[in-house]
Amino acid sequence: MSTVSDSAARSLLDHGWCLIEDALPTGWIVALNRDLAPIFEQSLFCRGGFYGERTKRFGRLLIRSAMARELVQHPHILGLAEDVLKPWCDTIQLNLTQAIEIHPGALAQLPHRDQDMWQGTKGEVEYLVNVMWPLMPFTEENGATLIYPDSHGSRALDEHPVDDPVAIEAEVGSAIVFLGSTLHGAGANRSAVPRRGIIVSYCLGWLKPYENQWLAYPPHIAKAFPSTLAGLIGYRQHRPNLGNVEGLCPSVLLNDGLPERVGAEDALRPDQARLVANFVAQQRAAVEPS
Ligand SMILES: O=C(O)CCC(=O)C(=O)O
Ligand SMILES: [Fe+2]
Repeated sequence: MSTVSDSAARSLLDHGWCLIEDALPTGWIVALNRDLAPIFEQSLFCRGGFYGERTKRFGRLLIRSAMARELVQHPHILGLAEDVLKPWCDTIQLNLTQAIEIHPGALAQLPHRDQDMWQGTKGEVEYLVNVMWPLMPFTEENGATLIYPDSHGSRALDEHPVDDPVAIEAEVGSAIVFLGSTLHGAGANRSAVPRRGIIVSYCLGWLKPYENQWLAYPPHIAKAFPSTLAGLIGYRQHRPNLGNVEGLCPSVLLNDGLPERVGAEDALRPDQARLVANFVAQQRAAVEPS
């Protein structure tokens, strides 16, 4: 792991968030923003108080711009997400890609923890790592993401109010990273221009992702993705055997397709494979003549 992600990981785990400056070149993000401009233009305002009536959002960024692949597979960020999430899963997965444009006059978003989309135990497990990529400088005035430092982990169980939020002012090329257990929300936009950013989030590989990745990128589209990216969006089994198709890895759908005659095949973690092998061997030994 690089020094950057080392110190970032510490800060992320200690305070629930971190800012990685110069994670990508400014010009690269400017070009991505240019790619997405017509889609922002076409998109309708959201409905509902959480998404925000003065906010536009669209997903499926991997088919909106070829550049999104790099964003989603940013090595430092992926390493960081794996460091945080791997204690609770075999492999991580892409949870969401979403472009967000908050227009002037937008109210602040309800402070929330993204982990609350899942009804599992809270306070012990980290479910999610969130990355906000500003497509333009984020300022307190234009609605920079508001983060409540130190509100993460077991503090998600506290009933008492946490400290005041901090508006994370950030330059283009920076990545604002925070945990699924960290209280946060979009700020109000009191400026004269829309605030644009992209959320890319990663979650435990055995969860139902927020954006349905298999429908966002069905096999005929995912076929064109490199296998690591296809794996990240769910075209791989989470051992043991989770997410299979006919007992096989779903990646078969991207290659030769399902064979005419199928036989299911175990995909177990090494500890489980050993357990199963021992159990099978013991029974064989019992029935076979010595
Ligand atoms: O746009 C932002 O700054 C944060 C958005 C957010 O947290 C969400 O929509 O869940
Ligand atoms: Fe959020």
